[in-house]
Amino acid sequence: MKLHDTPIGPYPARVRIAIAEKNLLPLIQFVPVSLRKGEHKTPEFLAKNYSGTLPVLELEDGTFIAECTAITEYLDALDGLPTLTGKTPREKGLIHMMSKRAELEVLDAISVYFHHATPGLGPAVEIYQNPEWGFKQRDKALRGMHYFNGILETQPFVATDFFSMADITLIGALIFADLLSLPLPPECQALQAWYNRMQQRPSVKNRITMSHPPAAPLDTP
Ligand SMILES: N[C@@H](CCC(=O)N[C@@H](CS)C(=O)NCC(=O)O)C(=O)O
Repeated sequence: MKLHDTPIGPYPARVRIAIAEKNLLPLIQFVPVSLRKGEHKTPEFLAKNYSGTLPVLELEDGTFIAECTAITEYLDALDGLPTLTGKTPREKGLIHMMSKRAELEVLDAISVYFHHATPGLGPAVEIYQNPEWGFKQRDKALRGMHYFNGILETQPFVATDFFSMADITLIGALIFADLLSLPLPPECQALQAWYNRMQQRPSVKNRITMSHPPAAPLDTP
């Protein structure tokens, strides 16, 4: 399989973490795509993913799967042993809900802030910016962090009592916050403690250097 991505991006990080957690690295060939050069907006790339975003998984039969959640669900099902997306109906429901919530309330909000209220990927790629909308989304992300802080005050992981796709999504969000030097609110101590713990996982620690061959130069986000 090929993973079209960029090593440092927060959304690609989600799939890279899933690949490492599932020990699937030997099956993956990484294909670097430069966001700053706008390679994700070319007709050739849009034919792979209509949304013009990374990552995209290309299967051996030529099928393209985009969207981190969809890619993670595919990878998790490959060995018939779902560990990241839940086994029971209850686990599946909770993990999907909390992952979606981490996307809606934190990760995607930070992404809008990045594209609208900062220089983003540069003038060649950011053809429309609305800073007011961007700052509103930053504030939404900060509110979302408080929400997840409350969750993590009472349980060790985001959705259930084990590490799951919902944790990966929130990790992606905090990686994005780090890249933009957007600090976690100081009162979000449970969230910070959880993130410190997550950063110790080899899948999170090694996500940038896991490419074969090592991907360079690094391309933000
Ligand atoms: N909903 C998508 C979002 C993917 C996404 O926004 N990826 C970033 C890479 S970190 C991207 O391609 N940004 C480029 C852009 O939006 O122009 C997913 O879950 O895969």
